[in-house]
Amino acid sequence: MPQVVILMGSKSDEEKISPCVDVLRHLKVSYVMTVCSAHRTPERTVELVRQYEADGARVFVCAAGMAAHLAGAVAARTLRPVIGIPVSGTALCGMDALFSTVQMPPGYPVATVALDKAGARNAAWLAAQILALSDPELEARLMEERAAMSLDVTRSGEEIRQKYA
Ligand code: RP5
Repeated sequence: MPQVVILMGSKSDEEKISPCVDVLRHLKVSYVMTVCSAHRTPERTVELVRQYEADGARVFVCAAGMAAHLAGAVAARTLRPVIGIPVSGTALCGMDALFSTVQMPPGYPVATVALDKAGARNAAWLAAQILALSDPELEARLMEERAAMSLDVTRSGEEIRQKYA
């Protein structure tokens, strides 16, 4: 039973969104990832939300480019948290997707992360943090990861300091 459902608007989004899966796997969070489009497959979008909610999904992650309505369309149909990843690759360089994803009307929030791969990674981290509210083991893993990142920065700092001494 996937805890996190990742939906992307097109197969063409795959390369930019797959880092979300890398992070979720690393954190041992169960997920499913598939394609559905708010515009091209509106009924499938509604059906997937209904189906995965019934299966116990806790968080939805939605990625789309251009007039990116997928996250909003999902948020309209669930009370579970929705995280939106705007996807670039258009003449507007993703500003279109960013504004479409972030500018939701009151009552229907989409927690919008950065564009493309950076956003995909943070969508996974944010989903994990939401799940960690009711999962102390996951919370402990997240704390370990933060400690490791902190150590990395300290080590890099020492390397750079020595290199330019
Ligand atoms: C959006 O339109 C998709 O999320 C994708 O980023 C963009 C272009 O889709 P394709 O024409 O490549 O399928 O719905």
